Amino acid sequence: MANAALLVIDVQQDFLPKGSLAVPQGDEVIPIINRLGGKFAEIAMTQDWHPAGHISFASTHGKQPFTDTVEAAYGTQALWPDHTIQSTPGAELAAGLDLPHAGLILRKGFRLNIDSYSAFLENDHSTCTGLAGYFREKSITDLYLCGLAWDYCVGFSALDGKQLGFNITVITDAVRGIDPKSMAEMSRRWQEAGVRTVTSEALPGR
Ligand code: VGL
Ligand code: ZN
Repeated sequence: MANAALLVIDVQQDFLPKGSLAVPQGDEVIPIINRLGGKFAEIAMTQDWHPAGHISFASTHGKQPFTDTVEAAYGTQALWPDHTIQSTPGAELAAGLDLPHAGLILRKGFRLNIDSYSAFLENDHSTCTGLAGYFREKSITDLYLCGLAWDYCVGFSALDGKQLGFNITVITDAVRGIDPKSMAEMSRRWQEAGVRTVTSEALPGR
């Protein structure tokens, strides 16, 4: 698969079952992603990487996670339990992840007042992470996405990647989500945008 890369989104301790923002069955993606790694010469990973007191933390605003929201400069921001705080164990990549040849680990969401679900564009939809330029400079046109979470960081990365001109395929068995309703809504948006979905067994290679 020349011109292709595997993009592994936010497979971090805090998103695993014992983490502070646990994605149900989030750990199940790890062996699947490790196996996928062997099929790709190019791998990039992302790491959600928030400062303490981040705008997306309910605790910052004295509000409730999951249900309350705040109005950010860029629109409505969902609120979460404190998670993936910079340089804490919860922000580390999942212990079982084994992708030694990954060339890039990109951090996102490190600005105090802007969240970033997408690996390409922060939630203000204008601040770039630089990831599109990284892939373009390497003549990578086809991105295969996996990781956490279906309805947030994987979901918006797929939509933005497609919008930015990449061929986007989500490897669905290598993704888990937070909420079944928002997962269904995200799947609808993928379909509408022309984001492809496959299962890992359907991919060629080792
Ligand atoms: C994520 C919510 C907040 C994700 C990150 O990785 O999907 N979701 N921060
Ligand atoms: Zn986050």
